[in-house]
Amino acid sequence: MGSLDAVARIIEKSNKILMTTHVNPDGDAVGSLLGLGLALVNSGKDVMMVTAAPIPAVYQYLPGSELLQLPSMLSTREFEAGVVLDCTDLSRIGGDLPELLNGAGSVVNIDHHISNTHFGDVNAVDPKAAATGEIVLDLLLLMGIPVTPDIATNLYTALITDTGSFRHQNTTARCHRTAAVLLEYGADHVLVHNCLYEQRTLSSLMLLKAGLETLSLSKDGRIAWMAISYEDILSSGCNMEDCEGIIDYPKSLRGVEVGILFKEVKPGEIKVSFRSKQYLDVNRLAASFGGGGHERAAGCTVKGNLADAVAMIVRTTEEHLRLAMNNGGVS
Ligand SMILES: [Mn+2]
Repeated sequence: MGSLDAVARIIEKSNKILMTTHVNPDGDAVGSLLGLGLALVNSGKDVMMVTAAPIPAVYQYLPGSELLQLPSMLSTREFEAGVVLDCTDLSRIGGDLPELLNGAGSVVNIDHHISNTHFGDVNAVDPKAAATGEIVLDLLLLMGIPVTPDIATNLYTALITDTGSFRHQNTTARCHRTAAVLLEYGADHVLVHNCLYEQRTLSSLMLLKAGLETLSLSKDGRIAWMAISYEDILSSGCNMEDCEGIIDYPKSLRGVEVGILFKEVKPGEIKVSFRSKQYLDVNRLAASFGGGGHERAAGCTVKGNLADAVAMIVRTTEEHLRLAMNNGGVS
């Protein structure tokens, strides 16, 4: 893979390196940043790992997370190289990090999104990789940098979160091989599982309970949805992070093709998440409301009253499903 060789060359010749990832970072973003960051620290580089805002609390278990800095904490603003991970384009980085990167000698872009804009001086973009963490592991093996248990735990987290613990469609034989290699290097999979999936707060389960009270199903049983009001969110004491995973419940119902979660994040402002199982392109559905995403996972924001938004969006979803079925998309 030629582009990885080019990445390796830039990293090898640079000492002061700025590393970052996208805003609202997920497990792949933080795991890849820390996995590669720790490896470069271990090989004697002067590395600064920066995120535009503090990372979500759920990822604070990741080894090395205490090394993450905010842009305001940086002791220098001059870098020989910038490394951007899991990021489709520079505008996704946030804060003043794009300007900082512009001033860096060379920008390295390591990502797996098909929509990546190839904004780097060197671009290691592999849409076949299920997680950016997979590409990072390849890079470390290529550069001959030892993969310590801490690095392996970070990259294992990247892989687990972006494949939904090997359940999503993007899971490949390569993912399982990567996981096997990371376990051999000492990834602490019990810690990862425990910290990702068994640390729910009581308030987040109470919010789920309130949401489940609203679970509804379309007549044909193909659309299931839940609607969480602003009062539910306020009275549960939850923040937006606590809503993570709730969308999986309506989607998990037998016979359902589309799961929808409505969250009234502010009075009169409703965030809508769509998940489909097999054939409905929810990216197109969300786009009809000014949103977007992927074929099987997308979202949008609409204004107005919660009940009205539910009625309107369910009706439109039914139309999209009818069209998809007429086009022979039904399995
Ligand atoms: Mn990713």
